[in-house]
Amino acid sequence: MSKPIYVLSGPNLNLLGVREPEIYGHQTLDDVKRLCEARAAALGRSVVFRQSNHEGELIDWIQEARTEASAVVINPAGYGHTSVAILDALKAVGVPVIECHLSNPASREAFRRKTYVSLAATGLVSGFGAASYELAVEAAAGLTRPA
Ligand code: CA2
Repeated sequence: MSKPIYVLSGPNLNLLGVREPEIYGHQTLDDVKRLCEARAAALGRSVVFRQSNHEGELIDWIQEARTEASAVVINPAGYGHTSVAILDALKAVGVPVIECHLSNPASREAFRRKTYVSLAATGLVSGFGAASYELAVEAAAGLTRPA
C-alpha cells in the first residue's frame, strides 16, 4: 500500500460552509474531507486530511510528510500570501506538492495574486470550490502512482 496523500488546509478553513458561502460555497470542511477520501479510494489511495489555524502546526505536518506521505496537497489559505516559513518547509519536503484553492485568487484582490507556495508546487488547482481539492488529490495520485 502506498503512503497516504497529505491534504492540509490553513487558517479559517474550519469556517467553510458557515461564513461567506458566496465566495467559498456551502460545503463544510467535513464534506470536503469526505470528497477527498472518496476520490482517493476510487484511485486505490488514501488521504490524511488536516486543518490548522496555526502556521507552526502546518509546518510540523509538512515536515512529517517527508517520511509519511507520498505527496502533499495544500490549501495554505491566507498563509499562502504571507508565509516564507511554509514555503521553506515545502521546498524541503521531498515529495510532490499540489497547491489548491477553493476560489481563484488570481481573479480577486491584487494581494492574492502572489502565493509563496506556488514556488514549491508542481501545480495549482483553483477556482472550482470543493472540487479543487478532489482534482488536486487526483493530480497528486497521478504524480505518485505506485510502480
Ligand atoms: O480560495 C481559497 O481556497 C483561499 O485559499 C481561501 C483563503 C484566502 O485567503 C485565499 O486567498 C484563497 C481564505 C480562507 C478563509 O476561509 C473561510 C471560509 C469560510 C468563511 C470564512 C473564511
